[in-house]
Amino acid sequence: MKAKFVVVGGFLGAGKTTALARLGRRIHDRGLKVGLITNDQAANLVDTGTLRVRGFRVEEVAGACFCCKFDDLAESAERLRLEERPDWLLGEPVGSCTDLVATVVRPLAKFYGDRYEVAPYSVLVDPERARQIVLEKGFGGFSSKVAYIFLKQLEEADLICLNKVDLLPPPKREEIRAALRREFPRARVVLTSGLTGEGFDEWVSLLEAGGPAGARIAEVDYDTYAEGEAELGWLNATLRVGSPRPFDPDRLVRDLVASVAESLRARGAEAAHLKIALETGGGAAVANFVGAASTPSLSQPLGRPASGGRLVVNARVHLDPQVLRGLVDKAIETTLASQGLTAEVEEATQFRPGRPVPIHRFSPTA
Ligand SMILES: Nc1nc2c(ncn2[C@@H]2O[C@H](COP(=O)(O)OP(=O)(O)O)[C@@H](O)[C@H]2O)c(=O)[nH]1
Ligand SMILES: [Mg+2]
Repeated sequence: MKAKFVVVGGFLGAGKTTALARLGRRIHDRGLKVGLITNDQAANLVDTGTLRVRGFRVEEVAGACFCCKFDDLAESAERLRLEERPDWLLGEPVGSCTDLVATVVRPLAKFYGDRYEVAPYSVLVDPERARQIVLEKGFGGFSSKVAYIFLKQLEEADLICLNKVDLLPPPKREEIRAALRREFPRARVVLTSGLTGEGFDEWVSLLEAGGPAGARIAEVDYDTYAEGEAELGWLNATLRVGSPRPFDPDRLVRDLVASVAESLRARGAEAAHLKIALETGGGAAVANFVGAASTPSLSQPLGRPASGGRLVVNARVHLDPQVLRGLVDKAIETTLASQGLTAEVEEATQFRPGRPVPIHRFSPTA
């Protein structure tokens, strides 16, 4: 039996990890096995921890995107295949990546078609960003080059999941769905919510039905793509948090995200995605912020006191990475001090993503 290989793309903060966790759970509940592969430009991912605490086997491809580390992706998948014998493999590429049909979906089908049945390529989209960039033709608080990446992601999708529909009253859903259909007529548009599970029956049945995977390769200008990606400052950090007495980890991550979000707002810097997790032996508390049109939220409460843990910070912001680092350091320092906590930095790295150099790049006629 071939494993079904599902790649789920979409911009930073669109809800990919949340949706994959739900999708994974549904498949698991049917008695099938699931393996997940996460991906980032640097190590230490909130996403990997978020999925592992839900009991999934997760492999991480770190240091560059799937397209530039295609062999690592293939090796991770092979490891999962041999060790776990999964029925479904779910992969989440970096949210600032595009041209994934040419560089990942088609190469997977061509070189590993004997092992995997590659599912139609799904791209999730946040309704607020879709409204700003697709409907109103703005840049969503970013530049035209970042908006270019966002639009290219949608252009190459087989399935567009207009996600987080729980946030939208019916007339707004229809307005954005119509704009997506108009702009991307080749894609099938599905309305989903990773939070409530709405639309998942339809999405899963489309993934199961199979059909063309990566039917459309978009024309991508790599100069614009690279410049757009490089406008985003990337920060991944891990810190060891200590405390003389038990503390509330939910409050800590929520306050930290709120504090960074407030500094970004004061500077007029748009966040693509800011995620902060406190991982303890018994689970994790996770808080997120996905841009000025949203509010910081506790996406995964731990719900009980902790006496310490590992704080993982992943930030992707339209800002110089050094400035981002300074601002995050300051938020951590003041928030921890106000809650009587101490922290020691284990690892921290900040950078602008380099130019994507895919291992394979199929042409539109391939
Ligand atoms: N309201 C709502 N929020 C969601 C949904 N899916 C994800 N989110 C939130 O959006 C933020 C980003 O989600 P995440 O899954 O990490 O996005 P990713 O960057 O695409 O992997 C988090 O705060 C999530 O809790 C959804 O369906 N509805
Ligand atoms: Mg994610």
